[in-house]
Amino acid sequence: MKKIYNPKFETWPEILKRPTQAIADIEATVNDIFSEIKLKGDSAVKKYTQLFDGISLKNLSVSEKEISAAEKNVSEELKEAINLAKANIEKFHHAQKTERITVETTEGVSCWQEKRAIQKVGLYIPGGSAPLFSTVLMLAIPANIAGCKEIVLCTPPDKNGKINPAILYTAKLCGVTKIFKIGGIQAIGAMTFGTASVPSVYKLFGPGNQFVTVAKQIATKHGVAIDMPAGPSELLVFADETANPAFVASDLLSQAEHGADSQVILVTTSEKLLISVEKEVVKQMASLSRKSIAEKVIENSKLILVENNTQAINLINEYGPEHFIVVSKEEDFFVENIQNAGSVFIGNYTPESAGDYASGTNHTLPTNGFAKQYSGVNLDSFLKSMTFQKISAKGIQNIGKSIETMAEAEGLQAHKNAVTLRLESLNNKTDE
Ligand code: HSO
Ligand code: ZN
Repeated sequence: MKKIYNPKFETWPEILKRPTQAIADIEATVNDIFSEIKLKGDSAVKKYTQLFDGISLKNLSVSEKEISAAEKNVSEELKEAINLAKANIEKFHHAQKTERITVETTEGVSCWQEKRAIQKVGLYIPGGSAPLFSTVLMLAIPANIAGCKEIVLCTPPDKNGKINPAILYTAKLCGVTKIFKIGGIQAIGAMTFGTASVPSVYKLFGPGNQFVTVAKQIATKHGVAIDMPAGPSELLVFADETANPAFVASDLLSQAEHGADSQVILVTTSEKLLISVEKEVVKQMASLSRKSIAEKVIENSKLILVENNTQAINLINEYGPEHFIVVSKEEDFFVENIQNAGSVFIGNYTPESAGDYASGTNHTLPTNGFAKQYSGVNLDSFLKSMTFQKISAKGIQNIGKSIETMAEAEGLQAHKNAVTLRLESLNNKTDE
């Protein structure tokens, strides 16, 4: 771990820099695969599934039989855990529903705003060494609460053409309407253009590797919205001497085990804590099953000692972490002043893992500094706001003159006429 003591302000950008990813060559690959999927549909998707996942599939879609078989392969204990998580995530996302807002802006001019579900959404769930069925909960639950009609899920098959049973079980439980054994670029391409078996969607959600990330970005050029630009997972912990060093180390490692490109940072005002956390990390890492991944992350991680809380919060806001854990005797100061973070975890007993799985908040969050301008996934991510208005005769008489004047000033005669005709017709009526 790199120890950095009292860094000068000028050095912050360098210290907080995230490694840049070379995406130029991936872009070309995505464009090629997309064109082929657009042209040849399922057969192109199958070709790339064979190439990248090493399996030749007859059917891309998961059958009911496979889903019920998966249900039997998930232990009762795991089902119970998933149910608890589901209940909490449902409660928290349900509470995010908003009422219609109606305002009579001027007498006779009634305006209202209400939300409608995005009708067709696509969820991408990565496969690989850690099958993240928890991400199914985080995406499918709000999609369902929002009222999305078509909820398509794509996840890569293993070498035997199978999908992790917990992913299938959770997808079924949370109301996913169609599940496909498709991963990577070809999954994003299939949901963008649609094929004979895969429906096209209006918005894509979910994490993924560099290929998926670039593919999602390119999908936006083809008219599909995405949840957010994604990047490797991040955790920044601020801890003072009131923090338990073993807990802090466990949190840093929990995020470090995600992937070799994950980033973890400790900011502290206590040198004593910094040293103890470093020792704890080494100790705990030794027995981790994903030690080799965590090791790489920890090697590049930073332990930053700052002079005071103000310096700490400025540095944290500059970085804009995906996850921010704060354990401080002055936690209120941090909670009030944090401006840029995807999700905030407060106190010794609030590990990031809680938000990853079961507390109720969403774990699909902005990375790579995008917490400065993006929200994490929430109920609104699956909705769009629509406005409505109804104007009475009295109403158009009240605001008509202003519209005419403004339209005239913009040189838009037809806009003006649309009002003038109505006002004249009303004037004629009163003259009669
Ligand atoms: N920490 C991840 C989410 C996750 N963790 C899923 C465990 N499973 C998001 O950055
Ligand atoms: Zn995690």
